[in-house]
Amino acid sequence: MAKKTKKAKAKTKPAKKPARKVVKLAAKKPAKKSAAAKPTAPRVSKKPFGMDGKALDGVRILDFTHVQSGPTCTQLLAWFGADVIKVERPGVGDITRGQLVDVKGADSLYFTMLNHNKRSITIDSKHPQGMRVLNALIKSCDVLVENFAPGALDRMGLTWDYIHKLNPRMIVASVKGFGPGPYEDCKVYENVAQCAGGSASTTGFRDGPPLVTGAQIGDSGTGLHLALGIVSALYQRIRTGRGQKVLCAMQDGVLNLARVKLRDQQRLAHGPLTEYSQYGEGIPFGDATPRAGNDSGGGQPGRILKCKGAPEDPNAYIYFITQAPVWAPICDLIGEPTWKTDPEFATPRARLPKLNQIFARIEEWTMTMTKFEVMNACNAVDIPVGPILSMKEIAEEESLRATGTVVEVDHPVRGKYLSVGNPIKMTDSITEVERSPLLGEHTDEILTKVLGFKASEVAEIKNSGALSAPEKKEKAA
Ligand code: CAO
Repeated sequence: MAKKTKKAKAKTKPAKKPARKVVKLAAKKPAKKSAAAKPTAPRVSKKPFGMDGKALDGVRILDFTHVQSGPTCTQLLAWFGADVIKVERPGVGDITRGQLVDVKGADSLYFTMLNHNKRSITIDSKHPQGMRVLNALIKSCDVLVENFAPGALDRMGLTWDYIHKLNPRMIVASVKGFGPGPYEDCKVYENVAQCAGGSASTTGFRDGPPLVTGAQIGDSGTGLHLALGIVSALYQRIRTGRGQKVLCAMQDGVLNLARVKLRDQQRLAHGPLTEYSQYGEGIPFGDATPRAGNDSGGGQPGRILKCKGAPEDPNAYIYFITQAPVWAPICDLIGEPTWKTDPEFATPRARLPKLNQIFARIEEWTMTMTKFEVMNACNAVDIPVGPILSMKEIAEEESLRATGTVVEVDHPVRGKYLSVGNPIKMTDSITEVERSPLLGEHTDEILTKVLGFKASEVAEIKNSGALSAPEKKEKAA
């Protein structure tokens, strides 16, 4: 694998950079008569943990992704050591480079925060010379990841049959809005997926409209699912030697994350959902899982309660869970010790119809303290609570900086910015967050060092206009 050009790196990194060992994944012979035999185990490394390369060293990704869902996936793979080559349309690139721009002339945070540790090459995939470069990439990569609109990859000529013939080991991984069915041809963005995947109908308050959430469960959630599919396909390929198609539909990804709501849908057939506030309020249930406001998602009743400063401070709130095993300490803390033994309050079942009264009393207590004071008082006696942290508080949180979950990255055009690092921590594959590439920054390097094109061939491809923006193309013609 070709060496990457030096890029700015985030502050949190291991003391010593581990060697970037290049190990192309080779097909291993399956053990005789056993299709499910495990690959031969290598010797146990004697190097210190974190000093023997990265989990996906040697894996090369042809990254045809754009916007959020696909880039989330390939960024994760890059953080685990894969060499991710992002193919972008000449002159334009990933559309998010120019969306929600905060610093004039610089790639947007939308782009920079989703494309760390990647290399960028510009290719017009609809140009014959562009296709020549893509063919070479297909032959030298392990995985092609894309999240174009349905049919777009085929329209480029990159059908599964074409790719599989050129490189039978290639894994072709796609995000689409919907799986096969009536909506398979639809274009889909985050909130469409949240609505179609069942999340919006179950989010918000019963007497209000459906709500979408701020967490990008449609885009980033599906990207995460796809990454797992790709890694599994790579593992299976060690045994089978061949690639396969991996598909994650955003509707499916959202539904997977909302599975507890499909659980509740089925429970409805057997009676009311007793942990929902509307049960205690005597409001009958309909035929579908209702919106539950801030009720706890599980069997432990919980609510968001005001703390000192609310509602003027929009985040002076805490999530308070009345977990049954800590009912006694809750009663002591809030000054209601008789509730420990009073049959009207002593058992979870007795409390269910009185949740409004109970949480109103707890809130009287939480309002006397800041959310952090409540957190300390509750944690001291094992009561699970969650302060509502603003993005400002998260950005300033020292412990998140220390673990590399929030990282400061330097960029040659925009300067320093904050990003979210790899949330998955591994002891033997340490993530170093590198800045996102400029548009086409690595075009020459990839053509020569990865694909082995000679200088004359590079000149021929470049002169054809296949790698440049339309106006340059016209000049070249
Ligand atoms: N060279 C030449 N053409 C290129 C190119 C390149 N390097 N890269 C992309 N294109 C072309 C595609 O071939 C396609 O052309 P055709 O429609 O003529 O075949 C065209 O660019 C547009 O691609 P698109 O339809 O994927 O892009 P869009 O902006 O119209 O739609 C989106 C965006 C996200 C709605 C759509 O891609 C989609 O539904 N993707 C699947 C679901 C998904 O991932 N959604 C999450 C997005 S994040 O919120």
